[in-house]
Amino acid sequence: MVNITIDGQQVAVPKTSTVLEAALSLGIKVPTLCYHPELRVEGACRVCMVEVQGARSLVASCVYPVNEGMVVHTNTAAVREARKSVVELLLANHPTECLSCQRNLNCELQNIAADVGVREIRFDGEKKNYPLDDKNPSLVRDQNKCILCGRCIRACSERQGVHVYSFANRGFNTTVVPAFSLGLDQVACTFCGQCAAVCPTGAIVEKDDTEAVWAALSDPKKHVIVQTAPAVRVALGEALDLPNGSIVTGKMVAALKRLGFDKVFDTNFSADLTIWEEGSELIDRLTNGGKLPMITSCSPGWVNFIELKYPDLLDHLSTAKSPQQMFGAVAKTYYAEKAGIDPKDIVSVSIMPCTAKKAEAARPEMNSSGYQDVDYVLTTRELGRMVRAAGINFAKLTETEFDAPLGIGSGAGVIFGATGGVTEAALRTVVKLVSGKELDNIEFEAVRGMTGIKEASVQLKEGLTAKVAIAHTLANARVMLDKIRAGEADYHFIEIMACPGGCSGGGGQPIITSAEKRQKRMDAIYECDRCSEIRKSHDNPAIKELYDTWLGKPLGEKSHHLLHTHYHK
Ligand code: HC1
Repeated sequence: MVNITIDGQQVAVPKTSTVLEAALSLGIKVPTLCYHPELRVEGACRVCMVEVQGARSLVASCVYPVNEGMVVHTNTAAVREARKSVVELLLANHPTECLSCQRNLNCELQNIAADVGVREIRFDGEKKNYPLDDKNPSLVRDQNKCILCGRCIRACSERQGVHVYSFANRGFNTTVVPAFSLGLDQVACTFCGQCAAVCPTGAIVEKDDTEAVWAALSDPKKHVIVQTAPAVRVALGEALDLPNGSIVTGKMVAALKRLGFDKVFDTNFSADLTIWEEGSELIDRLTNGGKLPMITSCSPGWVNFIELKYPDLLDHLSTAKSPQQMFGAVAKTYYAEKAGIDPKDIVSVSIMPCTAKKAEAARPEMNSSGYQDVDYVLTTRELGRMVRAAGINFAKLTETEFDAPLGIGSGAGVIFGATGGVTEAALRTVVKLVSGKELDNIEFEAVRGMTGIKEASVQLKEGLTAKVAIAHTLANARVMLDKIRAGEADYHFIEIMACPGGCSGGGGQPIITSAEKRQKRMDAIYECDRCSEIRKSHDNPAIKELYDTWLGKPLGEKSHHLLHTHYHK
C-alpha cells in the first residue's frame, strides 16, 4: 500500500492505483470523459487534471500513478481553470444542439460543462460536417458529436474483440471511424451497441424507432401488441428515476397499457418455448450424434459475430430462433388465430435491452408468419423516453399483470437475461426430459456470476453427464471459438451472450458506468426468478397448451417452420 494525501485527507491505496482511483476511494469527484472504469485508461481528454505537489505541470489523474507521500490537490484555481478550458475547447467545435440530441440531460459532456461552470462558449471554432452513419437498422453514428475519447474503440476491441473502430487522420481532422470510413452496415459490426453504451455523448446512439411505434399506436385499424424482454424489467426503472436494480415488471406493464398497447405480453413466454425447442435439439444431438458442442443462438450480437468471424463453426449453433423471434412468429399465427385477428392488422413491437435485436428483427428470413414477424424493436432507453413523453408518473403506477396467454412466463424464462441463465433454464428442463425426474435443487450456482468463462458438469441421468460452458462478451466468445477450432472444447453445450453480464448489460439499456450497477440488475433478475410461481419452462401451462392444441411437438414440422432458422456465411 502507498500513503498519499488528497485535499488534506490521508489515504492508503494499493501501489498500482492511479491518482483518480485514490481520489474516488475518498469520495472526491474528479470529472472524467475518456476514462471508463471497465476499460483501459487512455489519458486523452485531460479533463481529470489535478495538481501534484512537485510535478512540473498539472497531471491527468486517470493515468498518473500514486507514489508514497504524494500530496494532491483536486480543487485549486489552476485546476478549475484548466478543466474549464479543456471543456470549452471541446465545446468550441461541438454542435450546440443539446436540446434536440438523443442524449440531452444524459450526456457526460453536458454534465461536465455544467459542473465546471461553462456559461459561454468563448471560442467559436470551426465545426465539423460529417454525414450521419445511419444505414443499418441498429445504430446511428454522428461523428460531429464525437469528442475523440476513444471509449468506443476500447469497448469494441477490449470488451468485444471485434475491432470495428479506430482513430484516423491527424489534428482537427482526427476522427473515429470503421475501416476506410465505411458505414457500420459495410463492416464487420455485430450491432451489439456496446459502443453506444460507453459513448459519453450522442455520437453513437440506437436508431430511434419510437415515432413509428407512436404512429402504430394511434392507428385505430391496428392491433398493437408488445413483448418485453427479461432484462428490461430490472433496468427500465433507471431510465425513469428509480434506483438501479429496481424490479419494475408490474409498473412496466401498466405503463405500456397507458401508452395504448392492446396487449402486453412477455418474452419470458417464448424463452420457455425456446427451452423446449433448444433443449430437445440438444437431446437429439446428444443421442443421434449431432454436432457438439451445441451453442445457444438467442443473442443476436453473438449470432452476427459467429457469422462474420467464424463461419466455419456455424453448424455448432442451435437452429432455434431467439425468444424475440419465436414470439413474433407465434404472435402472428397462433395468437392471431386464437384472437380472431387478421395478422396483417397486427403490429408486433418488442422492448429489448439490445440494439442488435433491431437488426435481428429486420433479417429477411424472419417472416415465417408470412409477414415481418416482429415489426419494431425498441430499446429499454427508447421505452423510457416514450413513458416520459406520455407524461406518465412511472413511480406512482399501480402494478398490472401481463396479458394471457403470451404473457405467461416462468422464472427460467426471466433468468435468460443474466449470463448463465439460458444454461440454467435449459438444465432445469433437460434433466426432466432425459431422466423423467424433477430436480430437487433448481438453482445452479456454478453457472451464475460475472466470471467471463464458466464451466460446469451436470448429471442429466445415471451414466450421462453434460459438460457445459458459458461465455459473455464477444472477446470471451472468441476464446471459446478458438478452443473449438483447436479441438479443445469437450463441452456438450455452450451458452454465449454478446454483452457483459448477458442481456442485463445490453447495449440498449440505460447507460451505467460500473460493474456494480450491472450486478444489481443481475441480482434483481434472480430475485424475479425466486418470486416466480412457475420456475421451470416445462411447467408453463401456456406453452403446454400451445404444443397440445397447435404446435404438436418440439422439433415437429410446425416448429421447424416457425421456430427454427438458418444462418448466413
Ligand atoms: Fe435477451 Fe433473450 S435473453 S436475447 O439478452 O434470449 O435482448 O433480456 O430478450 O430474444 O428471452 C435480449 C434479454 C432477450 C431473446 C430472451
